[in-house]
Amino acid sequence: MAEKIESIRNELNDSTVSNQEELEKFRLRYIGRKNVIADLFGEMKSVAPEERKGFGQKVNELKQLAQTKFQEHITNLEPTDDSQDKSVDLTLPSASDSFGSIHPLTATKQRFIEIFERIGFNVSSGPEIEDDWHNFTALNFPENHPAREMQDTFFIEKDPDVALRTHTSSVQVRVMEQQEPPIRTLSPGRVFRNEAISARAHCIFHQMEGLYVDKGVSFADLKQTLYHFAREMYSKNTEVRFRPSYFPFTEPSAEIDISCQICHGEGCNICKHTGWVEIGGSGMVDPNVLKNCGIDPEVYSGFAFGMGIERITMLKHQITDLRLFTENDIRFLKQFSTL
Ligand code: 2NL
Repeated sequence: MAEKIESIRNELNDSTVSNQEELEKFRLRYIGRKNVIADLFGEMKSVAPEERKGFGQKVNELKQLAQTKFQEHITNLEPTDDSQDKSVDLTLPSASDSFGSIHPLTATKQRFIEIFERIGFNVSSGPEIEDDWHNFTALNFPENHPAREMQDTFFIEKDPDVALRTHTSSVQVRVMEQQEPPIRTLSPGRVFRNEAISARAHCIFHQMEGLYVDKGVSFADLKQTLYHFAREMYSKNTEVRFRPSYFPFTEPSAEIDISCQICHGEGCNICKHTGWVEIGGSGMVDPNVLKNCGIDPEVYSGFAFGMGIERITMLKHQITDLRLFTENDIRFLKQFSTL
């Protein structure tokens, strides 16, 4: 009997448990309802009466040892808790994630829309693949105009009536065909010209056109609207000047210049020492264009303008190479992050 106690004590002392299954086996053998230690109590009656007390004590010690070992095994099996691990400082801020940013051309477009929405303009869009009518004919382009040539415009070889739009005026033609004046609309979008890529030109660029048609719209409205725009988009003291020009779709026509944002009129490299930089073209909508779009030029008049979103952005941020907009170099893009 003494050997049996000794043997169970050794078993307990040598026991190891490496998973839940082994823990359960341990429990069943030494602690459960019909365990090997309880069996020893059952054998009490076969022990000589004078040894019973000592025997009982030994078995009780064994029972105690089984409990202690069981708790030890449970503790050893528990997963390690990170909060107890002093090598991890939970009060440190997390590794920061990097955020993307609005593309500078998108930011300019959004600011443009913001400025014009406040004076009653909406935003219109139309197809990038156009027909001859909406891109040229309705806009009063003569039959032999150079823009209608293959080297300037992307045409589909098999069908000269299909071209990539060269300006978003085509969108405004669609608006005038579908809506009654008053019309106050902005048409932002991609336009396409058959040009070699350089620091100053790209075959794809972005345009913002504006159109206002109503009774009694005058050149004074054109001037004041663009003056307001220039002071909102650039600085509060920006000056604006209009130079006579020519476009097939406007009469009269004018180039829009703003005072140089770098030298403020003193003369520098950006403005080629003139103090002025060109931001786009404008004019009163030609009566032929209104007629082509179903609007009576005897009743209504309008002004329109067109600007390159790339150019407006370059002047705003002193960007000197157009290619930066399409290279997706984050060293460039993240400089416009507002986060
Ligand atoms: C430029 C010049 C211009 C317009 C665009 C326009 C549109 C209609 C009728 C008349 Cl539907 N005109 N747009 C007018 C004058 C100039 O753009 O330099 N763009 C980058």
